[in-house]
Amino acid sequence: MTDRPLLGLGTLDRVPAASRPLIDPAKTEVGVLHLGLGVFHRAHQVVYTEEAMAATGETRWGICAAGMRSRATADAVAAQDGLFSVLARDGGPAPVELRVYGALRETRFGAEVAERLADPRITVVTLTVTEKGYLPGSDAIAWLVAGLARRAAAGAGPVTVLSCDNIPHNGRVLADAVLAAAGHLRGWIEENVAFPSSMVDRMVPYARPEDPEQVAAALGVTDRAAVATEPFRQWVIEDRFAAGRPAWEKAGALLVPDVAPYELMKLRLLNGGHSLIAYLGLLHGCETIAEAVSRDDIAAAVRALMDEDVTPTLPVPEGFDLAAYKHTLMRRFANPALRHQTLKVAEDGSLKLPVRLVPVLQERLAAGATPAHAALAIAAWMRWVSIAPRLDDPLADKLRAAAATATDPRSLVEALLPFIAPDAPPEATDLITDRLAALW
Ligand code: CS2
Repeated sequence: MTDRPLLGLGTLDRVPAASRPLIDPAKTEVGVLHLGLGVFHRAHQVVYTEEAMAATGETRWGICAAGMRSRATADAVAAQDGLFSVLARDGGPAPVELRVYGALRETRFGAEVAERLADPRITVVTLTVTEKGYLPGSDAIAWLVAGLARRAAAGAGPVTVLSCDNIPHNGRVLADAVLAAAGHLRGWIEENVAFPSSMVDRMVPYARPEDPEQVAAALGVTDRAAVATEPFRQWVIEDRFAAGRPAWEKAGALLVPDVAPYELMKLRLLNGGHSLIAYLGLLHGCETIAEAVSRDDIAAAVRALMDEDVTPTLPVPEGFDLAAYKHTLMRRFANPALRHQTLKVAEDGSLKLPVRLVPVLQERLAAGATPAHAALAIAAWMRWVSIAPRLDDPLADKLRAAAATATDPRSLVEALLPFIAPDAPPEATDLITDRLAALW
C-alpha cells in the first residue's frame, strides 16, 4: 500500500480535476435510501444519481446507503466522507474512465437503516440485496418493513421502493414479500408505497487487491472503497413513482411503462449466458469469465444458448436490435480487463437458475423443442455442486447432501433438479441427464 493520504473531502483537491465528483458533496442532501452497499450499487445507482443531479442542478438526491452483511464496506466508505472511485476498464489495462463520486452522503449498517425512513425528505428507497434478499424472513424485508412502520408513524408521506436485483417482475416480488411481512401496516403500504420494477445492468466483479494501488497512482490519494467495472451500463425503470425521484433519465436511464421485455432479455441472455460460462468455466479450471469465454467450445455453447434456446422465448421490445445486443454481450463477456470471477457468478445457483434458465428450458420443451444448451448450463451447475471445493449458496448443505447420494448422471439430476425446478417434466430430466453424461 502507498503512503498517499486517504481520499476524503479534505483531500479532494489533490485529485485531478477531470476525476473529481460531478457535484459538490458538501452541498448535497440525502433524498434516497439504499439497502445493500456492495460494489454493484457503487458502480451503478450512485453513478446514475450523481449524473442526474449534475444535469439538473438538484442537490437533494444524495444517498444514504446501508451495508447489509459486513460493516467493513460501510466503515471504509464513511472514513472517506462517502467518497469512492469507479474505474471502468475495457480491453486494456488502463482505466477508460476513472472518477471519484460524491453522491453517497451517509452510511448505515444493518437494522440501523430503518430509522432513516422516517425522514420525509427521503422519497425513494433502492435495493441491491441479491436474490436471497427477497426470501421470506430475510433481513432486507424485515428492515424495510420496520422502516416503513417508522415512516407511517412519523407521517413522513408516500415513498417509492425500487428493486434493482436480477429477478423477473422484481417490483411485484418485492411488494409481495413486504406485504406478507407487513401485518397491520398493510393498508398504509398499499396506499402510500409504490414498487416499480427495474432492470439493471453493469458487470461488476469483486474488488481486486491491486485496484486501490492503481487508483492511488492515478488520483494521488488512497481509496479503500474503489470499484472496478466495465464501461457499459443500463437501467430501465418502470415509470410508477409515489413521490419525487432523481431525474435518472438525464443520466441515460430509460423510464418505460413496462420493463418486462427488457428484464427477460437481460436475465435470460446476459445472466443465463453468464451462468453457463461460469459453471462450464469452473469445470475447466477457468478463474474468470473472459478466460472461460476465450475457449472456443464455451463461446460456441453461449452463442447457441442465446440464439437457439433463449431468443425464441423473448418478447423483443419494438425497434430493439436483438442481434446487436447479443453481439455486444459476447464482447462484454470477453472483456479481459474486467477479471470477473467465475466463482462470483456461480454463487447462489439454486436461486439464480430458476429465474435465468429453468423457464427457458421449460418453455422450449413445452413448445416441442430441444433446449440442449439451457440443459447443458443446468447440468454444469449440477456437476459443479457435486465437485466444488466450497459451495456458496443458501442451500449449500442440502444440495451437497442430495448430490452425495448420486452415483451416476441420472441419479444426480434426480437428486438436484427438484431444488430448482420442482415441476419439471420427465423430458427435462432426460435432456439434462444426457448433457451431464457428456460432462461426467
Ligand atoms: C452475474 C450478474 O453474478 C452474477 O450472477 O450474472 O451479477 C451480472 O454481472 C450483472 O447482472 C450484470 O448486469
